[in-house]
Amino acid sequence: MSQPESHLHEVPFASLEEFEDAGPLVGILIGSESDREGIEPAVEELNERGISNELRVLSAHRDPRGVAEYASNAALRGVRVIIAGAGMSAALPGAVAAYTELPVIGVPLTSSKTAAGGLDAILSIVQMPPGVPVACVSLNGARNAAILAAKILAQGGGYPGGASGPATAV
Ligand code: RP5
Repeated sequence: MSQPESHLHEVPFASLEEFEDAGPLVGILIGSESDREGIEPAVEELNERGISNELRVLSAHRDPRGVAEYASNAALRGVRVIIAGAGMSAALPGAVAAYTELPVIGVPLTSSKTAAGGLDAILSIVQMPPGVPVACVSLNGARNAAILAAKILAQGGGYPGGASGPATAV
């Protein structure tokens, strides 16, 4: 008798067993290559603090499935905070937050196509519906996003090499 065909391949996102390499503590996403310069201060700040991080270019509008996959798997990989920077109709931080329980920090970025000097991105990130929060730093506030991520990591566990070090039980 033939076995029923497996439908495991239809699972949309990866399973825990597929993650052989631990992810970094902070995942950084930007919506476009054109956002790279704007998010660079976050990478620099995290590197200076010795906080592991990765930078991925994933657009909420151009690659929504990629965003969903990254956000869905991030916690399983060990990521503990996600920073998401985008400009214009900056849906990326909110889209990420829709797929993860991890804290998401949005960074509104100016772009050459921005409206109202970046207010478009600010409102897109700030005006999340109830139940799906996204923290929002200032316009082009990538460094602040990294500092906030470090503060979050310092709660209840610290981070390797960080000032507070690993948490100890009391
Ligand atoms: C947003 O659209 C991106 O985050 C970027 O800030 C803006 C423009 O993207 P490109 O047209 O430069 O790729 O989604």
